[in-house]
Amino acid sequence: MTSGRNLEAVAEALRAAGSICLVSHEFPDGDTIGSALALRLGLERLGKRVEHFCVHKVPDNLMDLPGAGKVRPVESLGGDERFDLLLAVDIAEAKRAGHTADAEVFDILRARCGWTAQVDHHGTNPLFCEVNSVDGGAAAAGLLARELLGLLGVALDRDLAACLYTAIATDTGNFSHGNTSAEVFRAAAALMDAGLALTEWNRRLFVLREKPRQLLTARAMASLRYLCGDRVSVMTLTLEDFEASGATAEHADDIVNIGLQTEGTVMALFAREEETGGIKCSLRALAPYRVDGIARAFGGGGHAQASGCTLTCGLQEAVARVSAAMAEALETQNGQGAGMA
Ligand SMILES: [Mn+2]
Repeated sequence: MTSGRNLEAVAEALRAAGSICLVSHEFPDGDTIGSALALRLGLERLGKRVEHFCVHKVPDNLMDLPGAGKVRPVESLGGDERFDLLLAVDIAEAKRAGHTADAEVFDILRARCGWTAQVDHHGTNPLFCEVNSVDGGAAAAGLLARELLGLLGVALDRDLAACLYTAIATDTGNFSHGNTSAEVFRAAAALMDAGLALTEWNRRLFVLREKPRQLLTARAMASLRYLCGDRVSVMTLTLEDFEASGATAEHADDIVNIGLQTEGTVMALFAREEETGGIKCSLRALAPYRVDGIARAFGGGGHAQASGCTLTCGLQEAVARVSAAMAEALETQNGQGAGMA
């Protein structure tokens, strides 16, 4: 073992393996996919046979990464398909590999592999493999994947840089979150040296938005109004808005966050009509303000600063009821010492 992170042990396991089964976590993001694709490219270059599994489809905006089209569902496993080593990538606990109708994906794959290893950066990881390299201080699994490729003697090139950039940029929120350290920028610099097509991949990750999402957001923005001296914001969407935009519920998943983009606004409500007749309300707050109690009062739940509930009434009535609860909570929470955020 060369470090507390045990990366050399994983490198040794990879060197010894002729065939490797990579697995990404369910609801895959740029880190789990980008890291695994980089490892795939590097390991194939070393003459290994590599297959990459993920229980869910790779997001459309990652499909242009090299190897993204070769990611497989476990259902595609051949009857006699076996591997020397299973390598879990960016998987915080075994069950995050996902499950099929009747089994855990990790168990299905483990049964086909000689032994198991992992690279991950979640401090809560219970070390569920035989060889574990877990660094809770690493901003992205992509940083560990890059180091691992270095230990294996794989030189970076444009393709590897694209995959590793996707991983690192995803988990650092485009190099903006608190985990964006000098080490992250040093890794990014190495990717630039290797020929990273930065503007192209950045555009895919952080600029491009599907047309229905754009049109739906425009309608939500048109509905934006402020209450309580601008401390609460409200946006709404009707079923007609969804139809006119060609959008589905998933295209509305980031709209509520727009409600907190104004200085001085500390609570946001986004309410939308659902096909089932209910009104889905998404609530957000800036700490120390919280909205989980409000969501619970209407039969929902969630986290202190991000929660939701569904009301069975008209859209305007739902907005009136929830925003009134927000106005009241604002008073109470202020009274309890929650200062201006
Ligand atoms: Mn990650």
